[in-house]
Amino acid sequence: MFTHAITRGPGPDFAAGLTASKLGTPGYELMIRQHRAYVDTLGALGLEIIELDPLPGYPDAYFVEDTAVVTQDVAVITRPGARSRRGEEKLIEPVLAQYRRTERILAPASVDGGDVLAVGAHFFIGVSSRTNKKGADQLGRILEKYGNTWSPVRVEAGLHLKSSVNFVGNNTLLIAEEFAHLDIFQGHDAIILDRGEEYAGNTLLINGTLIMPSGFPGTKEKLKTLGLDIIELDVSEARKMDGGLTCMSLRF
Ligand code: CIR
Repeated sequence: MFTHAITRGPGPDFAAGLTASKLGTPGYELMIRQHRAYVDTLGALGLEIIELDPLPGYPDAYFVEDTAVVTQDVAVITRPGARSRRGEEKLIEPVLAQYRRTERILAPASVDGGDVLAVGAHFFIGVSSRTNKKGADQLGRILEKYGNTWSPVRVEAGLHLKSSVNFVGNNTLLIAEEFAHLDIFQGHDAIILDRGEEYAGNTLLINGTLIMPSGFPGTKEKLKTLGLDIIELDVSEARKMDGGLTCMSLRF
């Protein structure tokens, strides 16, 4: 069960963040409205929200998920893979230190939290353009110290592992076709995303409720078979910045 979520407001410079998407320039007012609805939804699901202020000079900082990996026992402060995002993690550390003991990913390793998918006490760690092999190894070793297991996964499509694969409860992964064949995921049931609905892979499970991005009817039908409550949120503006539902909070 999650009891807390850390979020950070998007700043007026958020459109200067990194993105490879070709979906156009996002609008600030709409972003703020969508972010508010997201934070309010987490609150309505019973989480205590720790809301942080925008960080001037760090336009991607509201994607707080990338700055830490939080388990029941430890908060591992990452070292983000993108140079422009280095520094965000230092400002999350004192916040998380109030709730968990902390450990740090150290150079030359790099890790983005968006590459880390927890399924119970097992952690799939994406090796991507942001998380390097040393980062996966370093994080994996820290997680092992606290009784967890882990396995590396090559991320050959999308920005992060969780751009394409997420846990939706009941031993089931919601997974993009490119990843579905990987042996590493064979112990789980899979809901495979339709072509054209890959973005809906970034769906967030909060204590038995699924929050999914709106506008993906095929995925919604498939998720309904799980029997969970489903909430749809419009995150069009975060999507334009290569982010989504999981990226905008740290849950623990
Ligand atoms: C970036 O490229 O770092 C941001 N514009 C998007 C980060 C999305 N984070 C995530 O998937 N965890």
